[in-house]
Amino acid sequence: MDKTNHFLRSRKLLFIFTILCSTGVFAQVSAPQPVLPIPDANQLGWQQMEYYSFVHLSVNTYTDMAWGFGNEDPQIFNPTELDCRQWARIAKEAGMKGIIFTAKHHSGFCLWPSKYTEYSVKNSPWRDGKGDMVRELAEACKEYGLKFGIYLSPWDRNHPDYGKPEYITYFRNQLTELLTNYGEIFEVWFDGANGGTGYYGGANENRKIDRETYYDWKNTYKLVRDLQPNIVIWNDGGDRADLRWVGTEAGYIGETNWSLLDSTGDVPEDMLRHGVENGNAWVPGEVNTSIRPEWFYHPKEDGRVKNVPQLMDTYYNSVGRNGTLLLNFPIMPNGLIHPTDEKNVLAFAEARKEAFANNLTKNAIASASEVRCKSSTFNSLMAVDDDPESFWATNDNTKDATLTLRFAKPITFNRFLVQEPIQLGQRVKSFTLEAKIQGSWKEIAKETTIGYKRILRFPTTTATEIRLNITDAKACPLISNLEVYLAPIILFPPIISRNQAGEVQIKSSDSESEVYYTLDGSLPSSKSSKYQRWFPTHDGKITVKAIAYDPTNQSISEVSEENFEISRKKWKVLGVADDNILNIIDGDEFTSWQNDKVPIDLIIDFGKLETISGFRYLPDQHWWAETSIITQYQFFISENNLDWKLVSEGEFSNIKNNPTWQVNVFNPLTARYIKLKALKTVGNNNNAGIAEIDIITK
Ligand code: FUL
Repeated sequence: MDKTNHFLRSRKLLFIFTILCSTGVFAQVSAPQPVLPIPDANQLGWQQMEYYSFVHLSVNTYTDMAWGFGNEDPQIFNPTELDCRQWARIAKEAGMKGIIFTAKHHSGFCLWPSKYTEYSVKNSPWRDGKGDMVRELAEACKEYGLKFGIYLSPWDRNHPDYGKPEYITYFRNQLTELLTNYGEIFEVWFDGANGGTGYYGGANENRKIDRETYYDWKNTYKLVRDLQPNIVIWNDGGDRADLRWVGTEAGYIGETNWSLLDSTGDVPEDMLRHGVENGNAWVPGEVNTSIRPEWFYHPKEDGRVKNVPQLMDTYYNSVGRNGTLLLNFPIMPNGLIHPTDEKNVLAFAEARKEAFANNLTKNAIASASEVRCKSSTFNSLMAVDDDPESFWATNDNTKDATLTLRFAKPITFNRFLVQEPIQLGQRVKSFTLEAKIQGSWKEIAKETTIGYKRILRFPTTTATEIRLNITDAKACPLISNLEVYLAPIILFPPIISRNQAGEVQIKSSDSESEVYYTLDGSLPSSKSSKYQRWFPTHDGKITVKAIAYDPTNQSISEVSEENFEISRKKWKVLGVADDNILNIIDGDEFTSWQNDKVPIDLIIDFGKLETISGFRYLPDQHWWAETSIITQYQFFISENNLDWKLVSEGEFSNIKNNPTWQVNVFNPLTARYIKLKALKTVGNNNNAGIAEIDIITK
């Protein structure tokens, strides 16, 4: 049949179907046709997992590096207290559905005794060289009812053949070992970092490969699927795999998020983030991020484990945006997850449980602007029943529709969860949410895509009705689930900062909580000054104390306190032309100034004489800036920028592991100028990085 005939015939069938539909002739109403592309069974099962974990451990855990070079001695690998059951227990208690393990990271070191290399646990002291960590974790996952996944780095900085065709055979041999000997594997992860410098069996050189062709992904994928028919493949390079990277490791995906890409062509960052509305391949997004700034364990990050508000944010920005969340635990050299990581991830689980404890749609009466063929199989109740398989459906030619929930008594809520039955394709292009507040409708959200799951956050609202308006769709809209919640406010002590101009800003972790503060040293309460926006202060020293307050249940957070030195309004950094220099006195710990002039003199002019009794230095807080942390310094003062007096010199002890504020005090002295001389840095090179410099006055 030619295309025109086919088109006319399907139009005719649709017309007949519509007539029969409207007259209710069909007793058995046909289900809507899928809108292609749709997920396959493996992708569907994977999407339903929603949240699972990554575990990073390798030889570079013992050298405190982000990546291993490939020349690390296997003898350094000795996680003496290793207990994969601890990882599995934590993942299970955290509500995760599986664990993906770095069986081989870029270093090439194998955490299972691969028979194709000597560079593995079999030459380490761990379990006297008889251990197999992949097996131990596979068994622990089984015991805890978790799925098990494998990260096998395509890039291997140890292997002598990396870059040559022989390496592909080696890589596939290892894949075969991993996908054959350890039971069912739900996901395999082929990292996109590929090629560069490495040990390469002693060659110590830079090897480049063509990411598109070198691994012959087509045949590598075939091998994977033959060995593990239920697997999903993640790949950030080469041929399109089953899942896509979202273009960032910061823990979010686009609000507009299509689970589609085109099967060929480049995928720029914007597409990774948002997918492609009319893409011809189902390639959903997985949000991979670490519970700490980095993927591997570094003691210096012990104070930087993501807390509950940050993890909740990540959850809403991943699972709540039609993605999955792959959250990483860096394993300590002793083989365990750090207690802070455990504490925070379990508190995060608790917070999710509380947020989604009571689904308010249970007592709602649902009605819809239309129901497919007026059939009870597809009526609006299907969106609020407990059956994830059933769904509310509209007629074939519909592009917009409304579903209303009516409540016997007004409900108070701040979260809205909505799902499409993606087995029939992702359809909704745009929607709004309205609430009937004291008799009139008010729009509370205007959004684009839904997909497998979308969760919206908005200010707490009390309403008698809620209306989902689907305003545009690729094909007739279908909704399988609607849930409405009142999530408690998460109260954390607010963050207080003071900028160079002396203005104070106080931030709460929850936009709905109220913030109260004091400036006289007294304990703040809900009767203290209410924070509205940043406020100016005098130029002297000030103490700010603040609390976050939840007016709904009148609970308060712990108190946060900051003692600010004299304002830096008139301060000048002398002799540096770079605009970023002001970052070192802007009061913002996350902005910094980097230079490549070590040993360097940094001179600050206060504008007038001050009596000072110490100074403080905060290194650049970016994870990549570790080598620029100043370790050795000299500190001078002067009244006239000519005669300098050395008042302190030495080393900032343990600064590499603990890159927080360094405080140095001395007997009070009068000065208008200070000079910090950076003599040496962690990286022993010319780069020094500074987030903040401050002084201590008498
Ligand atoms: C990145 C790697 O280079 C990191 O080390 C980590 O494994 C992360 C999951 O992927 O591309």
